Amino acid sequence: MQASERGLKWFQDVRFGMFIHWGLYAILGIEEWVMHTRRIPVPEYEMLVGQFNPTKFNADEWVSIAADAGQKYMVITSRHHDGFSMYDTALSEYKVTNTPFGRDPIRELADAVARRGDIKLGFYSSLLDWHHPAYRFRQESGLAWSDYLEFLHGQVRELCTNYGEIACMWFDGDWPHHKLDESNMHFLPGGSFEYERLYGMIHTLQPDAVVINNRHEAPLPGEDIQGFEQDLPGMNTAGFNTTQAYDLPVEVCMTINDHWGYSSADRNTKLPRRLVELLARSASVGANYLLNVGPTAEGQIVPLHAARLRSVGAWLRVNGESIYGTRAGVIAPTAASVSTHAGSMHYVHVLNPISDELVLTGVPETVSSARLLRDDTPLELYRRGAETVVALPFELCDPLDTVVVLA
Ligand code: FHN
Repeated sequence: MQASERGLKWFQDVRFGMFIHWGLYAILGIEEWVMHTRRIPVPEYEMLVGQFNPTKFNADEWVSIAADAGQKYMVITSRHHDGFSMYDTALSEYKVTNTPFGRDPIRELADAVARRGDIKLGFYSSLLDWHHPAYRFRQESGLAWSDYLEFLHGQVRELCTNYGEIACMWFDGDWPHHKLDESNMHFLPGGSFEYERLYGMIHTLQPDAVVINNRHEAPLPGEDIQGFEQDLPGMNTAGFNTTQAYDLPVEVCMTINDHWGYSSADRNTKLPRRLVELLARSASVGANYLLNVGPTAEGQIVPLHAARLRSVGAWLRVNGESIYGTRAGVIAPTAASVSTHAGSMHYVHVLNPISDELVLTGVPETVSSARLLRDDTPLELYRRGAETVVALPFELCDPLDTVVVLA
């Protein structure tokens, strides 16, 4: 069972989403793995519950930042590896509505996207859980693996039932190579996650929603999207992606800096030019780009991150036709460019101009004209043997990405 054709088409057409890693870990401002990396015992980490009060959280503001960025879906952590639920789950008291904040931010985000109508909300769910007595503490708790599966599947049912139409369920934390480490915080699951039953429930309750499981392995039946993390498809600079691309639509997820969760010390924020390049390169191989922000414990998307997202949105307001609704380019990439296409319209993204000419191969014979997408400025185009040459004076280039339309 897979997502509907309509759902798969929508997902591939929208191309650009916002990933949101938000939880108790934002209070410490180090990273979302802080409970593990600092070996924080559960009772000590649980003390953060009484400190979580994001008074500056405004769901409409977050949604408008995504909209201004040109992001058409938002994927938020419903529960990350620390086991803390960021929505009003009936299956655990370890949840955001039991903090001084007392509200359900996911309910407020779901209502905010529904008010807009042009953005969808999706949910990240961690398969591993450093807090749950039936995942990490089965020996001490006497609980069984089936008790954890009941919790995990039950939460997914809640998310697929209580928050309207969703974009996706995004799973994370089942890395087959995982093994027991000295902290006993990670260990191979007690059994399978019963994916067939889990995915079947999602596809029944949310027929248009796509299932992504960030396993870095060959996709399983019922998974609709192959994910690459911190890498473009087929690459493995991050060291944990399978380099093989399978015959599923693809999504690339990346941080806007170097951390998924809020990190107060992280200054390595990607520049607008790099963000637009990664969006264009992802689209050029038919992949979505899911760009992550880690909001603060006060409930704010870091203003610098919001500003960088808005720069991408400004470029998309002029050049979005070359991203939204397109598919992988048929014109071969060059040192200067990549391409996307939609039907007989071909979009050459000139990311690193190296001369006043674009020398392209693989340009369909039907192409007879070239123009700048931003203002329809006509450009000279001629054939030179198997090559197609487009005259693009450097003075006409866009500092972020110059889009040349061939038709
Ligand atoms: O361990 C997680 C990490 O915290 C983050 O959620 C990323 C997002 O893709 N996934 C895992 C690392 O591969």
